[in-house]
Amino acid sequence: MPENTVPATSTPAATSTSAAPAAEAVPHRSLRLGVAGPVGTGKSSLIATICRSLADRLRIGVITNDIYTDEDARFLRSAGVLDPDRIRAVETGACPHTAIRDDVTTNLLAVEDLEADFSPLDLVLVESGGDNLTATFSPALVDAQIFVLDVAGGGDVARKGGPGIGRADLLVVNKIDIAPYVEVDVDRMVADAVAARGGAPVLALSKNVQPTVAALREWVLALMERHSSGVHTPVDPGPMAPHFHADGEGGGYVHSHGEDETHGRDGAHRENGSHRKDEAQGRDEAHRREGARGQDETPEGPAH
Ligand SMILES: Nc1nc2c(ncn2[C@@H]2O[C@H](COP(=O)(O)OP(=O)(O)OP(=O)(O)O)[C@@H](O)[C@H]2O)c(=O)[nH]1
Ligand SMILES: [Mg+2]
Repeated sequence: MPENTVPATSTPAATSTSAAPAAEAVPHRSLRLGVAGPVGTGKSSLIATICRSLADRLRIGVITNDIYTDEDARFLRSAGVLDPDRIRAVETGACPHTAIRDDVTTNLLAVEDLEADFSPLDLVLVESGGDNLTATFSPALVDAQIFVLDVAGGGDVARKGGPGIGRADLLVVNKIDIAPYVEVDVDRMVADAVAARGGAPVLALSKNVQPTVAALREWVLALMERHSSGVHTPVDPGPMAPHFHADGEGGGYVHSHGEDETHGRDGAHRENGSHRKDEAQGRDEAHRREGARGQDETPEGPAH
């Protein structure tokens, strides 16, 4: 993965026409930071918070991913935290895992276009479509990733595990300001999260609690520093957990992603060579027999 060789806090490049054409031809490589997590945990709000708190230090761009809309991009533009042109939407048209994990082409092109149009950018934030607990970014798309839980999802969510909770670069326990109203013990939830992550960083956050916003800002700046000095190594949290796909007949199957298979934009899996669908087929049949439906299934089809 190319390294960002320009200090995160460097001043913008001169716009003089005397600048060397060869240097201008290659857009500056930003730090690419993914933000994933279940639906509604505050991913867009966290991105708005980063933009707001680091606008004085970093040149930032944002890519959002929604299944059918550009809702998140419109929310961020209306928040007024960034030049609206620096916020672009990718409509995944299918399971949101696809565009951030299996076939990252559309997102990669969106990031590179943004970098080319606003060069130099220091940081590009990529928001995943809302998910259950399974989605992780491919390290081919992002250099680091934040996984966002919130207290409203329940104090025990961190104990449920998954690749994002276990191995994202940072786990955020969000909306701590409302913890008393949903009867969650934040200290306990954070301790559970730290245990689930083997001591890796966990940040209790609320956009309304300034010291926690300052801590998020410091974490991003420290990451930028590690990235620009070449000591940050992108880590793959690992493949997503098995998840459920509905079919048009009211059934479906539980499915695991192998190394060699992807989802198509229509939600269908494209599988090459040996794969794990056969293994899943047994569970599929069990699902059909029991009439079981995934907890995240919608009438239109699977919503991960
Ligand atoms: N009280 C409180 N509410 C928050 C906080 N962060 C986000 N919210 C609210 O949570 C709701 C969802 O926030 P979003 O940022 O849209 O969540 P999201 O994860 O981007 O949602 P999807 O993209 O739909 O998955 C909104 O009503 C936010 O105002 C927080 O720190 N405290
Ligand atoms: Mg969002």
